[in-house]
Order: sequence, then C-alpha cells, then structure tokens
Amino acid sequence: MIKSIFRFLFFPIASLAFVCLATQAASDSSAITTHGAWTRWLPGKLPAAGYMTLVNNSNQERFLIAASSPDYDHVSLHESYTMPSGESSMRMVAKLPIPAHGSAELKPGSYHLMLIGAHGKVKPGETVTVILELDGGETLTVVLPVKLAGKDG
Ligand SMILES: [Cu+2]
Repeated sequence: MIKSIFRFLFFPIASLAFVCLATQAASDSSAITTHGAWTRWLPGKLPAAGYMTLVNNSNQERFLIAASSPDYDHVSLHESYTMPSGESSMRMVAKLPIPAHGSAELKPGSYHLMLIGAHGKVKPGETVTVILELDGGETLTVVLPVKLAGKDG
C-alpha cells in the first residue's frame, strides 16, 4: 500500500497532463446513476481512493472522462494493477467505459478515483463530494461516505 502511494507520488509530471478525448455521443442526462459510493479513510493528507458502481440505463455506451471535488485539489481516474514482479501499482486512465444497459465498477484493486490534496481533515463517518464528468459534457455529483478499511478491502 505505502509502496504504491510513493510510486504514485513520483509519477512523471507528463502523465498528469493527459488529454481526455470526449466522444461526440449525444447525452441522456438521466442515463447514468451511481450506487455504493465510498472512500477509504487514510491518515493525514495521503491520497485516498474513491469507489462506486456506475450504472448506464441507456442503450448507448457512455464514458466517465474526468472527475473533480470541492473537497480535494485534484481527482484522477486510476487503475490498480499487478506488475510482472508481483508488486501492485496504479496508472492513470483516460476514460472508463460504462456499457449500454450495464455497469462499471470502481473498487479496491481495480478502477478508482484518486482523491489528492484534501482541503480539510477528512474523518471516518463524514462525507466528501465528487463531481463526475461524463462524455457529452454531463456531470454527476456523488456523495461518498468516508469509511475505515474493512471487509470491503
Ligand atoms: Cu490511485
């Protein structure tokens, strides 16, 4: 865990300047919903991960292309993966597809939102807010309860 955090902190700056290519798909403002959102509490100002399930109720593939938060300096879309050495690491993801009439999961060990630079003290039992940006310019505000790591990871 600590190792992967330091790996993240030393990401080359260039990787932070990735460009999101929004698709031209027409957006249906009620098509995407979320459930089971939460963020894992970490001490101090360590980057924290945000998780949720995104559900696409439309017959068109949609994409999560960016996120931001009034509670953090920066939010990135990340994917955890296992390196050939067996060590776990994470990388930036330009966009996350949400299949038509399907769902995409942000969960421990997989895709997650990386919440960087908390503005205040984040405590278990409280909530933080994330604004998801979908293709087509649609945004979705999601409230994430702050939880201690438990059986969910
Ligand atoms: Cu991450």
